[in-house]
Amino acid sequence: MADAKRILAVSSHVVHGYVGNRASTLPLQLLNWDVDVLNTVSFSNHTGYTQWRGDRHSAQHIREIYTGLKMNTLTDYDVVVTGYIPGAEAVREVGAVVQELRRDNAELGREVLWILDPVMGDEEKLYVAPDVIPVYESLLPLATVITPNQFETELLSGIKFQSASDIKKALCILYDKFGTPNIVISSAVAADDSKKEEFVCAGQTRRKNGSLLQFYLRLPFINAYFTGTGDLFASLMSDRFWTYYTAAKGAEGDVPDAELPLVRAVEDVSAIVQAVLRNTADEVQKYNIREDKLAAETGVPRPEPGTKERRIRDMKFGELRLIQSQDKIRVPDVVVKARFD
Ligand code: PLP
Ligand code: PXL
Repeated sequence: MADAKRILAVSSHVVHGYVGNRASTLPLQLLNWDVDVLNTVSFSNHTGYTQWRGDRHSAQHIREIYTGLKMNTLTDYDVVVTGYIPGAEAVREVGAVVQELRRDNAELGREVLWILDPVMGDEEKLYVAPDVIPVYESLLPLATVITPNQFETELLSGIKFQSASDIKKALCILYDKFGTPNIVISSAVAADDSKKEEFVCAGQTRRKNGSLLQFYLRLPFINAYFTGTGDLFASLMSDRFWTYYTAAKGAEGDVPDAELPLVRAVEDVSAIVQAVLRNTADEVQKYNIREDKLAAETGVPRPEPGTKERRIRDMKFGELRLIQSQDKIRVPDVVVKARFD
């Protein structure tokens, strides 16, 4: 087997469940990456449970860990992927670390790709400190690929998604403001979209000649809310984008639009994420049937939706089924292809 590729994953650690680095590590390992895991927080569980214990790591802690890696010349990465970093100081430090390790590698003729997931919130809610926003704005121009979700795109572009054309407009604005060559909006629903059974994953990439290409995929909507989906998406993008980018780098001449690294990567990644979510949703459905049956048998009703007790159980049984989706992670079944109209 070929030597493993090396990636530095900077995101959260949770003891229970699969978000942040806990959602990234196994998929990347299954895809033959040596994953170096730099944790930005160490929590008992993700914050969607509404109660958790643990610590955020300081900017100084992040710098210390990086210094240790550097002392031992362990920073020869192919890719860095950054995600959940809840404080402005820490985001700034991660930015400085990535720039430093890129400089060090460039001196040795090595390019380090940066997949930056500007994790700030979801579903209309900011879950990091507001002063994180301007720090991300200063870092987005440096990234190879950024993967904001709808909420983050609206926040960064100032555009609220009313119609499908707003998604395209937002991609243009993000490029005008930040100049990032590859942008992926991991999921978006336009307010006027009557077909609620579908959502859009949209991207924009810069061709070799400098012109921009926009594309999108229409994917079946899985009616459930899962945490960690964005983290899984960004880590899989790291694998797929690096793979297609590296293959295309040596190629001469123009690459056909449908074969551009970002387009191919988004097709593969969407297929994998969809498979994981389908497996998870199936298990959640079984859990609901089980709980309803138990309630009927015992006469003890289930806690009402919206109560803390119910939420905690729903979160527990809604954790991503990564281990159960290994085959689909290794070999995606791509059925939805990108469209360019
Ligand atoms: N990508 C795919 C293919 C999805 O199916 C979903 C959610 O349904 C997402 C991404 C969600 O991404 P995010 O959590 O960044 O909004
Ligand atoms: O998926 C984002 C995320 C990552 N890490 C932690 C979280 C969340 C979202 O709630 O709580 C610890």
